[in-house]
Amino acid sequence: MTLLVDEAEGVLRLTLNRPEAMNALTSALRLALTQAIRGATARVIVITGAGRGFCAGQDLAEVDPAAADLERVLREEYEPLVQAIIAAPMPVIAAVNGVAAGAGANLALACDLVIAAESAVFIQAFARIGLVPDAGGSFFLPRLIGMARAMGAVLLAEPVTARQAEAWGMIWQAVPDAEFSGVVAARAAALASGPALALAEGKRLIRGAMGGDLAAQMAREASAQARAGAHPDFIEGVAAFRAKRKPGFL
Ligand code: T3D
Repeated sequence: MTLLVDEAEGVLRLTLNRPEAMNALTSALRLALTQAIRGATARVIVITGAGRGFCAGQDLAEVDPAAADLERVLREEYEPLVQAIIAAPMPVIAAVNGVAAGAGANLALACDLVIAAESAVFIQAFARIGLVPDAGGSFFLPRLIGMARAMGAVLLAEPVTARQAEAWGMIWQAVPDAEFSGVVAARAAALASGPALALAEGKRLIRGAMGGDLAAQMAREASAQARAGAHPDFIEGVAAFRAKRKPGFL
């Protein structure tokens, strides 16, 4: 099972379960996650990862960079996932247990509360393989941390530590690794016993106040990704990742 689903005491816990690939997202895993969020009736949802990573974004073993239709995948698979999180009436917590890269980082940023273990890092890894930010990252990042930091994160593709992310307002909280599970459980329990209607309305109001048009920005991401994905730099980026070497872009 690539998605572990567990519900207890009002908390639906969704665990990305491909630890051997840092929980990279396959098409099947995206669909399972989207369906689980859409069908949720719990008071709160927690999304986390198995093993030492949270999520390494798109599964690069699944992609054929010479033939991939990135625009379709973004429109038909990533956008529904992000929109399911936004539309869910209950709070969605990203419990970032380890590295969150590419669409994995932006999956976390789409959630309502992000709690990260201190050892976790967030990487807008896209440029490392010749791609542009997607999964809503180009919408959420500048709103969360401002233009200068969003630009640096995207162009430099360097890891942002959990502590730095907290200081920048990219996430709610970075907690020492030893306390991580306890803090996540306590936050989830507190939300699960909170006033469900008020929390749902509060979420809707804050989302509404962010301004901009997420769907339109995600459509721009999909077209930009189609252009980036059609360029030889993407083929080179994926080949370099697979061969564990530095890419040589054109
Ligand atoms: O449809 C589309 O393609 C468009 C959508 C794009 C959305 C995206 O998310 S694009 C960005 C994709 N993600 C990345 O580029 C990140 C790739 N991964 C990494 O940069 C690093 O693995 C990490 C920084 C996440 C972690 O580094 P590290 O050193 O802690 O671990 P590692 O050794 O690199 O990875 C451990 C294993 O996981 C390794 O496998 P192995 O060698 O032990 O058999 C590695 O290949 C595998 N893995 C990590 N990330 C992915 C992956 N396998 C498949 N896909 C991955 N994304």
